[in-house]
Amino acid sequence: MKKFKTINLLIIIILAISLSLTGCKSKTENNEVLIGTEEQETEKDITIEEETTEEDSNIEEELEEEQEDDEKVESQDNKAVEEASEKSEDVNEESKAGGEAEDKLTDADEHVLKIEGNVGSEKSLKLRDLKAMENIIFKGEYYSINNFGTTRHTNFNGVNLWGLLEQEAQISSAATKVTIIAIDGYKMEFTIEQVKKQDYIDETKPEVKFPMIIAWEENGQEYDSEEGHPFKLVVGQKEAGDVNKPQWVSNIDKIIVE
Ligand SMILES: Nc1nc2c(c(=O)[nH]1)N[C@H]1C(S)=C(S)[C@@H](COP(=O)(O)O)O[C@H]1N2
Ligand SMILES: [Mo]
Repeated sequence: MKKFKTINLLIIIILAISLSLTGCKSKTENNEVLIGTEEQETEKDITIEEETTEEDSNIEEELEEEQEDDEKVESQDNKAVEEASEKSEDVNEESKAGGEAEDKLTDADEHVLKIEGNVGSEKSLKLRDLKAMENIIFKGEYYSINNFGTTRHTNFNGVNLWGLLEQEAQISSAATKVTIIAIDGYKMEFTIEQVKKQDYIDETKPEVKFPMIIAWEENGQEYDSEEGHPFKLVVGQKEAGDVNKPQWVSNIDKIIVE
């Protein structure tokens, strides 16, 4: 009888142990499933972030295509990437907040366009100075082709660059080249002949001719001074097929004459 009781007890203990083990195991499995899901989500996040970083660091042409296609309907993939980059912009904006408050002290009219070098009169021109140069103001619809082959017509309002250099800065007759430098370091170099030329073309409209201009207004909207110097160099095409858009220098800081 005692032996039977012991066996019973043993069986009960074994049952109890195996029951609790089974319980543990299923709990562990549940945990593993949960952890698995979390890990998968984290992995997904990382994948999206990596894709975004790749997108971000892609060559400028892709960025410019995105910008140029921004009116187009976006695919869901693009939306995910955009959302992610919007988040990083938010972070940037937060960290820049202090600097931006200072930037606001330098309002629209405080950005200056400098003309330096081989000129009779070096200049620091404000937007309102350019707007006052009525006899050299030029408005026109320029045609552009970028490295991608994307074409576009854009309306500009600005001042004739050759007029500016001759009339305002009294450019030296010995000058041979003009370099346009943007605040981000982007620059374009032109010969005096290229700057003097007043008959750049729009390959789609044989009847119109264009000078090189420094524009402050694009498609009826002035550049936002808080986004940088509100001056852009714009030039037409030398001939049909000319990829002229890379020559358009945004946010000009200075013009150097040599
Ligand atoms: N300041 C500045 N201007 C610039 C560039 C640049 O990187 N910085 N890129 C150029 C190139 S390669 C092209 S195609 C056009 C793109 O103009 P968008 O940004 O208006 O499309 O700007 C040009 N002007
Ligand atoms: Mo470009």
